[in-house]
Amino acid sequence: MKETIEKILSELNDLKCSTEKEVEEARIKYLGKKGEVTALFDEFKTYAPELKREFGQKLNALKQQAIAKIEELKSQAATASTQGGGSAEDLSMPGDAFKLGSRHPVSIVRQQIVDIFRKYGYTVAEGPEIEDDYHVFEALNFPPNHPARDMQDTFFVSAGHPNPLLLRTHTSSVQVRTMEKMKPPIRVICPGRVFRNEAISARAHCIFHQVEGLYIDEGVTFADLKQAILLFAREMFGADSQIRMRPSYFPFTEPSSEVDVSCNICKGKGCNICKGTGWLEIMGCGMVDPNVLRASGIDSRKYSGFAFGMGVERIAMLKWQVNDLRHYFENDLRFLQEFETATEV
Ligand code: 2NM
Repeated sequence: MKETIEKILSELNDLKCSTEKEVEEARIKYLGKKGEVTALFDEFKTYAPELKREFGQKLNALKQQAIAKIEELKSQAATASTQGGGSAEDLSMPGDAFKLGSRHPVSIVRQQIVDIFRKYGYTVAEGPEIEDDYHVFEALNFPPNHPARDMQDTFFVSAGHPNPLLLRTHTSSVQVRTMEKMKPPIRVICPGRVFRNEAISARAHCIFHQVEGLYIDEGVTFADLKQAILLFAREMFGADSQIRMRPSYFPFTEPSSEVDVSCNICKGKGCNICKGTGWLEIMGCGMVDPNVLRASGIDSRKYSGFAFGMGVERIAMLKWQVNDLRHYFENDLRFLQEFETATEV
């Protein structure tokens, strides 16, 4: 009986009829008085109680399936005949909705960061991805022999040229271009792709996204920087977030600092995301070096400013506990579909 049920199920599955007459023939073949399904019910009646238990449900399911299939074919054939026997499609049915894609997690987080700073009066600035040495290094106070200028760290588009083109390694070059064009007060936020010649791993990639900010005016101090970053951290990671600053070094800022935010997973108690420290590193920042201001034509005796920079992928990893940077670049739909409901923009 088991094999017969399976055989009929698979036949039903493949069953196609183009006319109402064919449907009726199929109905008689399976469900008529001498039909195959009816015959199984007759056989079933002769079974012992334990066999009846085994086959009762299966047999009923088969019958329901056969009835449903015949009904479906009947209505298809009826529609086809009223449409002059053409196709079996009902052209008056509503179409299938397109499945919309969703925003990429990097895009969601970049927009969130930019929106937070826009609220505080920053405007967005963009600039070229292919740059020259001056805007990426020289104007930013990198000494001529700084290791970042090395072929190992920077992608050169035209090496050996007297003024070689290269792929920007940070979006600070956009801020240099802004300082060249604008007079203080300056408040800009620069989102964009950056490129570094790194071996690809869970923690590093040769392309990633940065958002950098710059604020220049008279009397801007490190206290202003701390407050700006605290406000940002509380909007991004929750109103009860704390920040801490560790001294650091960047060629373009002095003093410089690395910023940590209190771990929003364990609330600072220590967990495997923050490696037991209670803190997560989110960005670098500092007071813009007077050499940088001067290089772009800003009077460093009159004006001071702060700048900061963060990796968008890193912020997104912390927000969603993604443990491997490579997920962001592989476009595996199973990963991307995790963010369908995360479009908080
Ligand atoms: C960082 C950290 C610290 C930065 C500096 C500048 C500029 F152009 F004003 F000099 N833009 N961005 C900066 C400072 C970026 O990223 C980790």
